[in-house]
This record gives sequence, structure tokens and C-alpha cells, in this order.
Amino acid sequence: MKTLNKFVWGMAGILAAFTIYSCKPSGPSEAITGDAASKAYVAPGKYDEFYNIVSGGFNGQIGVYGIPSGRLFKIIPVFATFPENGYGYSEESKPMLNTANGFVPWDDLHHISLSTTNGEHDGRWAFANGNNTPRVARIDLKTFKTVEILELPNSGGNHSSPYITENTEYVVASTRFSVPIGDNTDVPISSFKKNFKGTVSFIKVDTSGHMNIAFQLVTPGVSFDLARAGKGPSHGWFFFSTYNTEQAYTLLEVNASQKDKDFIMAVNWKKAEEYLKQGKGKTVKSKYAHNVLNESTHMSSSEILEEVMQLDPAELKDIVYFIPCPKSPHGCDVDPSGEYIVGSGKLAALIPVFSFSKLQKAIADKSFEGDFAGIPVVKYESALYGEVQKPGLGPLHTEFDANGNAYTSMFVSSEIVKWNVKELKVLDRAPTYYSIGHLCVPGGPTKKPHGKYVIAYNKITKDRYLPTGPELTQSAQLYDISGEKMKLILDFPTTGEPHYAEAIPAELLMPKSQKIYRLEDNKHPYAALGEGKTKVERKGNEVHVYMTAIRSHLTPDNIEGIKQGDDVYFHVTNLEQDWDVPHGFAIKGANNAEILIMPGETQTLKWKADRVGVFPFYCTDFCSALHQEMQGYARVSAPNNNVEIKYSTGKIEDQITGAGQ
Ligand code: K7E
Ligand code: CUA
Repeated sequence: MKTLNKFVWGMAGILAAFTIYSCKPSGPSEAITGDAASKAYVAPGKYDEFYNIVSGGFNGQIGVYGIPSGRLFKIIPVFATFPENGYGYSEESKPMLNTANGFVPWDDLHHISLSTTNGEHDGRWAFANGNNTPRVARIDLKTFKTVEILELPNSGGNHSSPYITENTEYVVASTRFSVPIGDNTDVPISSFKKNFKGTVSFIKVDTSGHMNIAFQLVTPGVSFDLARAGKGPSHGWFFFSTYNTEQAYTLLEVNASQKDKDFIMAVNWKKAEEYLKQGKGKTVKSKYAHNVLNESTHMSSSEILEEVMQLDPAELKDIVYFIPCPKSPHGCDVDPSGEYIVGSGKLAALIPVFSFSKLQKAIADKSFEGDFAGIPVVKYESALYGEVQKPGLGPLHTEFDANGNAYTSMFVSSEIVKWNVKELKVLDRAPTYYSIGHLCVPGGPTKKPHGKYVIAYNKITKDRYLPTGPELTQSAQLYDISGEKMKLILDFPTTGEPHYAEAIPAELLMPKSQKIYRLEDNKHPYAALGEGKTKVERKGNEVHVYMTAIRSHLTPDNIEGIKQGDDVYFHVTNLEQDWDVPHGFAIKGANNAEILIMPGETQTLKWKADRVGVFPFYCTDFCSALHQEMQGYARVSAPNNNVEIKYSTGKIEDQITGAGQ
């Protein structure tokens, strides 16, 4: 989205008159006071009404905020290493970031989807996309931990992702950058039309949440931007916005903006399932990683898969249809009733709303205007319900409330526009500060929106916050939508660059939130389930320390017999069975990070003993009055110095005096 700026400014004509500053920064003078501000006030000790699960963009993380207070509760590392808790640094979590390209400790996370049952939030999981090295992650909302990451083969730029079907049957992920796929990928870039393909991966989610790619649709080389599943009457269908149907491969700013209309792609996935059952799929070789956290061993593992099933919609009729949509559509959103599909052409001067029932009729009547790469193109008018005229400039995304209204973000005119879905009439506008990207109404993408608020996630914050050098904070803005007019009630900073977010009522997650890991369930192979079980073992040049942590000591806290060149594995089990008492572990000179061990959990820090000496280690999380005492020493001896492995806690030996030893 950072590039959209440039893209929009590159367009001649209607948009030329606007500059990024068209919405004049007016600054703190527009401060919100009195009644409005008090709506966002959550008194000390009181809980927020909603959890806001917010993508972090280029930080590869998710931020968890309270609404209406805007308070930040947690950062969940997903595709990025996180030294704060050792994610991607501990031996247990490293496999989570494995890919067919090896260890990839970063990604660009734009969208999240909260799991649904019957089209309503069920509070089980959040899914998130990695754009760059195409991946989809699953986060468990009991522990707020990333528990699974599945890489997507034959994909470039996994942007149109992760979108879910009504009962979380599938998570769907499609490609922004078409790429050559198959056996021969060493082709001229200029052979784009012939060799470059898009793919839409349908990832099956089982009842325990585990993901596997059921099939991929191979499509013509266009860019998929966003997507939404049908619901209610349109359950069984999926809708995708596309751009670059020009199939340009250079200077897209100009070359991908030639056509007056791109497409919404409608996919009948129930039909695709039938073809799959009839054996019409083709197994294709491709390598991709599947990483899973085992919550009883606390270890993640990574497996490289070798094959994926593909379906060709040009051959297998009745799966895919294109609907013309003006102009370079970005968002593609389905209203709570499942009847209306909103395409937001970021260069269009109107918002088209398509009707699912009209689309069905158009397909039945074969009301086509032709085909695109062998796939039927439905006539625009035959699928169109109507157009919202003069909504604003640069429509991007649309969310819905429970009263038949839609809220569309306008990047260029920097506002949220409220309009009535059935009547296609603009009802209200509220400025955003500045250049809104995504927006979120709690429950907005579900069958039963919770409403109450709309939250804007902005691209520019100039003058809203204290300056912090060349880059200012990222930010969101909260509007009360309980009345007819939207009312700005809060600005709050966010981490990373927020794109899509969802908000879910606190009562759906709070009761499920896990407080500890039960020690009796800890099946970690290196766990020490009691101080009596601690030990230090040498295996060749590996030293394994089975360590425990409890307020306020580490066992063992004196370790000798490590040799220079050894790889030392500190397997630390937190023996606490009490909520909110993690212990941390860090050792001098470690080339990675600390580990933060939750109550009842075991985590491992690998440390290369690359020099001779005595090295302090300690607990990093202020856990008790004697936290500063929670420390120890590891002695590393020269390889030729005959020091036996020896370890203890609380053992006072006769003091050795004098030099040496
Ligand atoms: Cu509009 Cu990447 Cu969802 Cu950002 S995308 S705004
Ligand atoms: Cu344990 Cu500080």
C-alpha cells in the first residue's frame, strides 16, 4: 500500500488535482473533547469491550489492542523473529520460520481473518498472510501464539490472503505477482502472457485447525488483490478482486492502468470440490514447508512437502467466472446478507455493487460478453446491482454494520464514507488523518456485525503526534458509529504499518484465555519436571543442560566442564504453575536472544561456548523481589583442560584460594 501513493499520483485526469496534502493537516486544534472523548475512555482497572487483532505490515507481527481504549496489549510474532520472547531464536520455535528457501525470519503481514462458524466469530484462531515468501499462519487465540505456518508453492506475493469460508472450511490465498510455474520457470519476462500464472490455493482447515492445501486453481496471469468468501446464499462461492488484467510486466503504474475495467473473479468452490472428487485434479511437484507447533512438547517441527493438487479452470468449466469491475479494484467485500459484493476500484469514480442472485442468473442465461483466457466474462450489467455515485476518491476497502450500511475507506480523499447498501446512497463522511487504508467494524466481515465502532488504519500521521525523526508513528483512529453520524473519538498509535484488522467481543476470547501450561502435560524431551530432574549431560561436543526456573533461582546455577567449542543447549523448564509468571533466560555473548518461558513450558537457548572463561546467566523477567538474585555461572575451559562436567545449585564448596584452577 505504500506504493499506492505513487500509483495513484501516476494517473492522469481525475486524480491529478489532488495531492497527498489535499486533506490539510489541521493538527491538534481539532482535538476531541467532552462526551466524544469519554466514549473511548476505559477507566483504570476496567476491561475493554473488544479485542482488536491488527496486522503489522512490514513488521511481520500482529498487534493486539483494546477497543475503545486503543491500548496495546500484546505483540504476536508471526513471520518475524522476536527477541522479546525468543520466537525464532529458541530451538523450539526456529522450525516455525523454515521455508523451501530455508530460514526466513521476516515477512510482510497485511491481513488477518478470525475463524468463523456459520459465518460468525467463534474465537478459535486468527489466520495471517505473509506476502513476500508466500505463507499463511494460524494463531491460537487461547495462547495468542503462532502455532502453524504453511508455505504456498507456485505463488508470488501472497496478498489476496488469508480469507476464510463461512465455517472456516478453507483459508484461501491467492497471488499478487503472477510467476512462471511448472517444470520450466527459466523463461523470458516478456513471455508473461504465455508463461506467467496466478494461483488460488484452497487450504483445508480441519477441526483442530491443521492446514493443508486441498487444491490450487491455476489462473491466467493477473494480480489478485483481495478476496472474500460468499456467505448465506452465496456460501460455496468466493470472490476475488483483480488488477493488471492488462498483463503488464513493466511500469505497471502506467501499463496496468490501461483498461477501463478489470475483474472480480467469482469461484464456485463447491464445484471445484466435485471435480476434485471425480479425480480431475493434477498432482504437481513443488516444494513447500509446513511448520507446526506441538503444544504438548512445546516444539515446532518443519516438514518439506513435495506435491500439490491443481485444477485448471479453463478446462474444467463452471468453476470460475470473471465480472468486469472498474478500475483496478482493490477491496472486494461481501455484505452480511451474502447477496451484495462490493468492488472498490481504487481509480474508479464510483463503487459498483454486484448482486449474487443476478450473477447466478447471468451464468444460467450465459449472459457473457466473451472470455478472458478461456474463462467466461459475465456482462457487467447482468451482474450489477447498482453503483454508488460520487462516493469519494480512491475507494479501497469496505466493512459493514448490522443495519445495512457499508463503510468504505477513501485513500485519496482521506475519509470514511458511510452508505446504504440497498439504496446505494451516501449517508455520511468523516475525514481521516490521513490517507486511510483498511478499516474495521467489529464483526464487519461476518454475518452478524457487532457494529458500534469503525476503526481507520492510516498511512500517514503527519502532525498528529510528537515527531520522532524522519518516521512518525503508525496510527489508527476510532469512530463511534452508534448514531447516524460517525464521530471521531480517539487516535491511537500502532506498531508496524497496520493493514487489515478485525475486532472481536472480549467475552468471546477472555474465558478461553490460557493461564499456564500444565507441568503434567509437558512432554518436552528435555523438560526437567522438578529440580530433582535437573542435570547436565555431554553428548560429543554438545552439552545439554536440563534446567529449571522457579522464584527465585535457576537449577543448576553453577555449571562446569563445558569445553571451548561446545554447543551448549540450555533447556529451561519454568516450574511455576501460576498465571503471568514467566521467567527469562539469557547468557553473556549469546548470538541470538533471550528466551521467555511461560509457566509450565520448556524452551531452549543454544549457546556456542566459543571462548574460555566464566559466563554469567540470569533471569530477564522481573519475577519477584529476589529476581536480581536469579542468576548463575557457566564455566568454559580450554579443550585440553581436564574439567569434568559438574553442576549444582546451593552447594557451597570449600573456597579455593590462591591463584590458578
Ligand atoms: Cu489495502 Cu495490502 Cu490490504 Cu494495505 S492492502 S491498505
Ligand atoms: Cu525469574 Cu526473574
